[in-house]
Amino acid sequence: MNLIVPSIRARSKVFVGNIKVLLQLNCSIRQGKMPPKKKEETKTTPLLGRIGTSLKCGIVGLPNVGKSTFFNVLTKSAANAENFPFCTIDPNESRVPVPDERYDWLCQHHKPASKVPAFLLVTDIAGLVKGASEGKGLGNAFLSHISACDALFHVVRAFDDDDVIHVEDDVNPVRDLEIISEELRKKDEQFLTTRMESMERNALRGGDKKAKAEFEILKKIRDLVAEEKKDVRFGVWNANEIEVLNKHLLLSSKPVIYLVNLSEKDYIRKKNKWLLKIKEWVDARDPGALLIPFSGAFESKLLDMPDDDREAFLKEQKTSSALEKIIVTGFKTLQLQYFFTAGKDEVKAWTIQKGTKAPQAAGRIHTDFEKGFIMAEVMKFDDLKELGNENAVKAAGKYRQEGKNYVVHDGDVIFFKFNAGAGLTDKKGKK
Ligand SMILES: Nc1nc2c(ncn2[C@@H]2O[C@H](COP(=O)(O)OP(=O)(O)OP(=O)(O)O)[C@@H](O)[C@H]2O)c(=O)[nH]1
Ligand SMILES: [Mg+2]
Repeated sequence: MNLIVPSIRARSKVFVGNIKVLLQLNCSIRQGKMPPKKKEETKTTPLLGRIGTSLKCGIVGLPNVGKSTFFNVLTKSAANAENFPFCTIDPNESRVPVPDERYDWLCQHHKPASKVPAFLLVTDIAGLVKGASEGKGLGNAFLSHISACDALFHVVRAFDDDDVIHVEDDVNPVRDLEIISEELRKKDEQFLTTRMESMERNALRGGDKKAKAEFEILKKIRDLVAEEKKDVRFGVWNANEIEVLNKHLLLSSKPVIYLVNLSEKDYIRKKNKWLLKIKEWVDARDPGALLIPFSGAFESKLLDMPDDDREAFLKEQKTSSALEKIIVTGFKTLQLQYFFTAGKDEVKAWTIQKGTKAPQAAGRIHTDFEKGFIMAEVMKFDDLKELGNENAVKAAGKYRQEGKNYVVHDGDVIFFKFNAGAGLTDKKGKK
């Protein structure tokens, strides 16, 4: 699926059809030149927030914009695609398999007894309204729900339907984007102010040096959020500041992926009067963030069709589902990646954070693997696919033995050797 609208700085994907023409025109006008050719660019900004591998994406937006519809299609598609148990963690939380052709190839190749893909955790959050940061609507309840997420899918409504009430009366996704972003920023402003006041009353009076340093950092963050009216993620932060930020998990520090909910018709014809305006808003307010059009109604319809009918329908309409793109983008936004262990028993994708070294990656499988780490035997997936099997990779000299400083790459196929204490043992990656 390539119906994706990157902002000018991200510019990492292909545009299609009318959107392509419109948006390229837009880039050209503002830059005064032809848009550069597409290229893959990876964002290297350190992720503010929790460190870990069970990070999750929360779905935010105004009421009635299609958040739960989107959440339900994700959950249902996960349940339909493979019969994974425990996809629904609770009614508002799901784990959705991350689609990956490499994983599919490994499963095809080994025909393993057990197959475990990587998962994206997704949480459906109740709609926010204007004034939520001051207690309107569900008010403060939203804080903890959003705070517990590590990245956000911000859903906006660009479909017309008189039967679906809009809290702001009419459809205007740009206004809606502004409302939600403002509520998140205002909530941070409020939190920082309260926190600083409480520190002034308590810790600072006692002359605590550490508290004083934290207070200064909070002041800097508050100046950005309250005076410059900018989101936390747009600040430039040093290590000490990031430490403070990661203690408080502020709402506007979380990376956002913008999802535009179109009508089925607009999605299929790849045209909607709001898309360009939304893109301009994202470029101005959140440069580098991705904007992905989808249609809740269309995705629901697809899921209700038998497989054969679905394929025929998609072919006829010359379109495809947006879900894969959204899931993969969500996973990458969390700065997560995975390596594979693969054999007859099991093919499994192990989620790690970018930059993880071999012993810590081994530790994902079992703590003993990390403690007794000897080496990682690594095949690049592309070599394995090209040469056909492990022996051919070895014969070509491409089966590498890597030590403890090896930084694991996305998609590496790894066999760990570790010392189990009672002598040297080889062990395939198994739980
Ligand atoms: N026409 C049309 N209706 C949609 C689409 N997506 C969702 N809806 C309808 O919009 C209504 C609200 O959808 P929900 O998914 O429940 O909205 P929500 O954002 O979760 O709303 P809250 O939970 O109240 O914040 C439902 O009646 C959906 O059927 C769409 O793409 N097209
Ligand atoms: Mg809902």
